[in-house]
Amino acid sequence: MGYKIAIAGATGNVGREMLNILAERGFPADEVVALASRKSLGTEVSYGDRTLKTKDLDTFDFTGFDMALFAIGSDATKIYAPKAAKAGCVVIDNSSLYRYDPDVPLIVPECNPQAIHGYSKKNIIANPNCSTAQMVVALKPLHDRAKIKRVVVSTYQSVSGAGKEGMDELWDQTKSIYNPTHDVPAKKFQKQIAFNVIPHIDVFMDDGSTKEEWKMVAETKKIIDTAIKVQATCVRVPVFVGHSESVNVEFEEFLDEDEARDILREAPGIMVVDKREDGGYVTPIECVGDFATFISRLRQDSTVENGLSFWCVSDNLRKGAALNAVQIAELLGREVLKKG
Ligand code: 2RA
Repeated sequence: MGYKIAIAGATGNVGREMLNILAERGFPADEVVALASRKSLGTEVSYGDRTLKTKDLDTFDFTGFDMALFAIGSDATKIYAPKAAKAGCVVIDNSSLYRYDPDVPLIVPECNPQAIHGYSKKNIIANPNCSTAQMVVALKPLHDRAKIKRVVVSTYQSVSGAGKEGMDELWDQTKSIYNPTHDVPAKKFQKQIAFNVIPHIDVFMDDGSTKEEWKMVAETKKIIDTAIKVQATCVRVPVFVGHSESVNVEFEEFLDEDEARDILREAPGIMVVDKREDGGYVTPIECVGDFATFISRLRQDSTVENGLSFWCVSDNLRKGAALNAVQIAELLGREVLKKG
C-alpha cells in the first residue's frame, strides 16, 4: 500500500520539479493530486508519463492524504498549511514561513534525518532555502570530522530562484540587448540582470545584510550546529538554473585537503569533480537536472590555522527545493508513516 500525496503549487517551477522527481524516484504513491490556485484550475502538469489536471487548492479537502508538498509561498502557506495539517496530512513546506519555528523541524535528510521525529508538534516539516541546502550537505560531513568554527560564503544564485518571472526577465532583457528598440526595464530584480550581477536578494536587514543572507546563517545553525558562525553574501547572476557558492571554512582542528576530499567523495548527495586542470570543475549549466551537489576547487586556506575553501554547485530547483522536499517525504514514509 502506498501514500496519498498532494502537490500544492503544481504549476510553478518547484511544483513541477516535485512531480518530476516523485516519478523519477518511483515514490510509492497510491494517489498523486496536483493542486493550484483557481486561476490555474485544470492546467495539465506532467507526473512521469502521466498528465494530471490541477485541482483547486482553495476547496481541496486534505482528509485521508498522508502528506502534501507545498511550493506556494509564505502568504498562501499561512492559509493552507494549517488546514492540511489539521486534516491529518503532514505538510512539507518549501516556503520560509515555518523554517525558524522551534516546533517545526527544518530538514536536509543527509544532515539531520533524526529531526523528522519532531514533525508531529504541528504536522509540518520545513524545507530549507535553496542556497542553504546545497551548502549544508557539504559542510555536515566535514563538521563531523573537524568541528566547524566559521563559514564565509559568497553565492552566485540563478534567476530561477525568483520563479518563472525571474527567468523570463533574464531572457527578455538579454534579447533586448541585441535589439535596442526593445527596452526591458528591471522589474523582478532591483537592477538589470542581463550581463550583470546584483548583490541583493530579498529585503535588507537593519545590520546591512539581506534576508537571504540571514536565512543562510539561521538555517545552517538550525540544521547543523548553533555554534557555527556564518557570514554570507548572496548575489543574483545571469544564469537560468543552478546556484553556485564559494565557501571558506575554518575548523577547530586542522583538516587536510586530501582527507576532506575523501570525506566528501563518500558523503551522501555529494559528487566531487576536482581536478587542477582546464575544465576540472563543475559550472552551473552542468548541474541542471542532476540530484547531486557538486564540489570542486577544494584547497587548503593557509591564511588561517585550520582553513579550507571549495566551490559548490547544485540545481537550485532540485536539491535546493523539490528534491530535498521529496527526500523528506521518503524519510517520513520510511521512518514514521511506514506504508508502502
Ligand atoms: C532565491 N533562495 O534564490 C531564493 C528563493 N528561492 O531567489
